[in-house]
Amino acid sequence: MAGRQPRGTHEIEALAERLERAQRLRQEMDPLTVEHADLTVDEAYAIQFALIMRQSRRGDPVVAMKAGLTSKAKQVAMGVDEPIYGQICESMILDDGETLATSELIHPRAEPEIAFILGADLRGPGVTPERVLAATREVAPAIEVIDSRYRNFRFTLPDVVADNASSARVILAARRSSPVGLDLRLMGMVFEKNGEVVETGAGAAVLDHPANAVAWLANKLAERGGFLSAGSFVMPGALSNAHPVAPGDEIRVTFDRLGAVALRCT
Ligand code: OOG
Ligand code: MG
Repeated sequence: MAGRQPRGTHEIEALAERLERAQRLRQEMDPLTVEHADLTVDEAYAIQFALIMRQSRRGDPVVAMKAGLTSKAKQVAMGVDEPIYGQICESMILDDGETLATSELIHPRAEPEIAFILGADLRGPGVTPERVLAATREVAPAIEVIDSRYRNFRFTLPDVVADNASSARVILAARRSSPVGLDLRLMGMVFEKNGEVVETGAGAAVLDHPANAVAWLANKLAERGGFLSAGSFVMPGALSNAHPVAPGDEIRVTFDRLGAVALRCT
């Protein structure tokens, strides 16, 4: 970038700490770009990695990776027109049947995803959707609960990257299915909130096929020397827009053939 040196470790750490603090205090903050209009996407990923490093040093390791903004619906809703990725730590995982304590979050929203559980490593560059499917042991209905640390859930691309792609909670259905013989592109989805259908969709909403999002993620991670590891799972991105959740709400996401996953909120 012309005109200035990339931000140094000290500043990257300070910005990560701000995000961490907003999360801990459940207090929304101004997007980083309000003060740092020239923040680059590269610097934003450095902030994300610093944030996650702080968490893992405290005993909360990364257990999964996610892609986000991989559907047109999400890109239009959030005003960001390219995919991003984020990291899922152990503390973010809810078991099937566990309730979501909304008081732990700022302004949570739930969104429907198809989780990929990997049986083999995926190491970019050059990962294709075919290789993704060959490496996928199982798929499962999933709900991601996102919770931007930014005021009114509004941000630019570098802001949301630094904020770990708004990651907050993830729930996978206990029931898993082999992807063999399934056409995930045509996989129908019904998203209900309190018994009312609020979104419908198909797997093709996610980059034309959710395996494309997993391939994109594997190839993108390779830029920083990362990869997707066997035994972990991947969230490829929401098929539809996310919906706010509050105490008393019940979210249910049902996929053709895969079954359903539900989340009760307190
Ligand atoms: C960013 C996270 C997007 C998805 O599945 O598209 C995401 C956001 O919407 O705040 O997780
Ligand atoms: Mg998501």
